[in-house]
Amino acid sequence: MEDKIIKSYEIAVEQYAGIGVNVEEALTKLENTAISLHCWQADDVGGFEHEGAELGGGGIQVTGNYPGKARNLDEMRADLRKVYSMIPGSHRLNLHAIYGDFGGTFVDRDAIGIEQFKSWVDWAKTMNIGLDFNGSFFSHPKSDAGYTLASKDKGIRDFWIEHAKRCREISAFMGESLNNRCVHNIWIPDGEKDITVDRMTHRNILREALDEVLAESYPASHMRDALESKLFGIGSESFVVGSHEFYLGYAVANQMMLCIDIGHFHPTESCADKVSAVFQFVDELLLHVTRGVRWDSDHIVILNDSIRELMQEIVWAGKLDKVCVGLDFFDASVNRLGAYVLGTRAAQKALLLAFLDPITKLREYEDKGQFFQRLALLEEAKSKPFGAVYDYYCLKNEVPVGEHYIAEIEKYEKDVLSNRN
Ligand code: RNT
Ligand code: ZN
Repeated sequence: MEDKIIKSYEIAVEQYAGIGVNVEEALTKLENTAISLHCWQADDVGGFEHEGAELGGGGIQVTGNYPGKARNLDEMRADLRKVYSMIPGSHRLNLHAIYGDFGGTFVDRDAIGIEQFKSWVDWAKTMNIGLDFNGSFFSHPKSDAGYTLASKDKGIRDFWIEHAKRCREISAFMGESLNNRCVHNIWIPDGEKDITVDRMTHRNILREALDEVLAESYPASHMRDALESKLFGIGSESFVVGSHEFYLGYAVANQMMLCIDIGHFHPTESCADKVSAVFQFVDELLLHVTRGVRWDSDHIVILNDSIRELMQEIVWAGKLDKVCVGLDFFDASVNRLGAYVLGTRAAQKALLLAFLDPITKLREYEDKGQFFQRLALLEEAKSKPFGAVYDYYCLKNEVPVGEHYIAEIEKYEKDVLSNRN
């Protein structure tokens, strides 16, 4: 089998060379692009605050009850270890505040601290991965009324402000201890099901709350804050306080990172097109790569046009080193580890395709006004043997090649997951 993979790769290298593309360079770029895997696919966004915790509220939803979900830290870490072993390259882990090491005692969101995340840092060290972090503003009685940082109720608001401050401290601790900057992302579910007549007040409140949350500054090498906007959620169909305009404005005014979640825009809106626009005014982007099906459904990422075009735009804009690639999908209807491997590999393939584009030739055509030639070459690039290149990359990294990871997932399901009832 190895021989065939290498032979196919060599043919691919020649074919790409024919359109002016250096495959080795593309693979080096792929190797240098870490993807932040979201821990919450392993347990359906439940978290470990108490036994059997489940996602509740926040306008997001997980559907399905496929057996084998991770029920505690140890199971989650075992699952993630397995997942990383099936994805070529070295990557990161993105945690949520609800995934602390709470040791059987309830610690409320306004009381968490670095104590609950030390064991994650130790684990990350053994895995040699960087960590990213998120505050959890959902699945909590104090978010049930639909507002957190943008609440008119000072008690509620202060509770979440404290949570966010602590999350920043935890993020800085992670970044410092791992010597690897942690990206701290803020997404809040705040909004309304029906028409509100006081948008202005809520947005004023959110701006002021963020000012308070972000007052403390941390070394840039330890952490950086990102803001994630959204179009609507379940129960916030009519109004979302943290809209795209709101956070874009806030991020520009405060020199912050902007998070673009592919599922958080109108279905026909192109996230790819946003890249070169927002980079005029913000210096770094965080991505939540996901797949919306009819709505922000957080389906498993596949190699579709929206993801391909997004990666192309990032690479073509020369901004890859200013983009942190994170994933954000949660599907409980299939093997959850399979979902991770499939989704992460799809995101990598989109990156690889972007690296393999004959951009020099394409730009030459464009500059000369040769638009038929440009379209034809774009079209031809789609059917060049990039699969052979990705297979070779997997082989080189000693991870299952092609569909062979399916059997590994099946084996893990039989050996490990099926014992979780
Ligand atoms: C929700 C946002 C947010 C969450 C995670 C769990 O619509 O996409 O990023 O999915 O933080
Ligand atoms: Zn997201």
